[in-house]
Amino acid sequence: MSTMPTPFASPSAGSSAPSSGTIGGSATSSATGSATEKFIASAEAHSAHNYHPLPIVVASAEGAWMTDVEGRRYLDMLAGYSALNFGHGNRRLIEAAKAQLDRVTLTSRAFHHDRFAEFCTRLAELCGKEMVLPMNTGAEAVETAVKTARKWGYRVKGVPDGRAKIVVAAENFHGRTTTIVSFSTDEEARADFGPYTPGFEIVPYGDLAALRAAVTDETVAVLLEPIQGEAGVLVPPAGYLAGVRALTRERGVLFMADEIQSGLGRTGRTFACEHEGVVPDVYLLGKALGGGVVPVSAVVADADVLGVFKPGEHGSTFGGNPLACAVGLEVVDMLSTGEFQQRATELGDHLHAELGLLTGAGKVTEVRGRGLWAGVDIAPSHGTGREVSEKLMERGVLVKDTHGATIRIAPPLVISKEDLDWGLDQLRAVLS
Ligand code: IF1
Repeated sequence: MSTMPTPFASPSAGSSAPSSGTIGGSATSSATGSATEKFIASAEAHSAHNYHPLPIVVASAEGAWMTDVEGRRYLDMLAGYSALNFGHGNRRLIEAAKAQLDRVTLTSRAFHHDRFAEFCTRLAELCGKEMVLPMNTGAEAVETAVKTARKWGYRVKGVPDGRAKIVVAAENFHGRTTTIVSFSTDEEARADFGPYTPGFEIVPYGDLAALRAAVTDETVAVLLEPIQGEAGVLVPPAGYLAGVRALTRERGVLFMADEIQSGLGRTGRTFACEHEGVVPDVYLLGKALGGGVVPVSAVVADADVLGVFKPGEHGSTFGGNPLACAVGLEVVDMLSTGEFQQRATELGDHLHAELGLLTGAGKVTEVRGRGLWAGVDIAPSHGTGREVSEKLMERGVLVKDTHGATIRIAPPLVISKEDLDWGLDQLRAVLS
């Protein structure tokens, strides 16, 4: 029999937490024949094992909550790595998608369609830029940015052909393509995927002197996450982003900010760069730009940068498709009021205040992050990140571990304070 824990006391009234039904699931579901077991066995038999998911099988989701095939409910504090900033089943996004589904979903870029111009105009406006090159996944946006910087380097800056260099930070995460992992410092992400793409210089994150030393006349861009997500939600030293901005302007180098995870409200601002009053030359966007409904990504910059592309020089079957533009437009609209950013600020202040109390108690060695985004380093005495994730799962809370001891907390920005507090109660209980 699967060990179905008894329902835990759900939070006070007014939250969306279930007032009845089971919360949480066993990390070591020993059931034979349970629906969960069957789904997992079949998935493992017929798909590549490039992930090690927690042993739950999600069947539905709404707001900040997901329900598995056993009917057990979980508070989602990962939010698709920030793709679900607006929550599961966000009515505005679902309605926007449904309306477009009955009109036209794909034209290819061989033809115009009636949502494209508005999406590009409104997204550019949100970024304070002039042009958008829409793609689908974050990695495609990063690859597009690499091509943009190289072409700009040759055609505008005058770097000799084939000599362009792009400076990146150690511990970066920008996606999984062979060029992107070529400049990764994570052996797990890059081993066995050579030969690697040349033209990248790696410097320590947060080290302005090292960055200054790495920039040469052949440098066309600096590519950085304003906060490093996969590395464990690493916030750079105060003044670092402003220093990067000044240095890149001084040396005629593009500052390309990968805001795919840090952007679109997660840190309490539309873009994480805003915390230092920094406007990069190029924004890389993805994840929440598609609202967790469809993959939508984009490179956003002024015409003097994105204008380097001529017809036929870059593209994508699905990039900028009508369905993506319809959902992306709704996302831009929702971000234009500032309510989600305000919410992430207020709830984020509360989250970090509560997590900070754990560091003094010897259960957590460090807490990092901004807004509704935290990296929590678990003290070795209290288990690994994976072990804590599994115990939280049993208590009905879903997070993701990274690099051994760290768990990442990034709930949908629509989470209620009561549910956030209930999730924190489960973390305190697991660490007690
Ligand atoms: C996986 C990590 C997070 C990203 C930044 C570009 C991309 C990502 C800052 C590429 C994607 C995802 C990828 C996903 C898990 C997740 C992740 F753990 F891998 F590193 F969030 F931290 N720039 N991050 O965070 O976007 O092509 O995936 O749409 O690969 O397991 P993508």
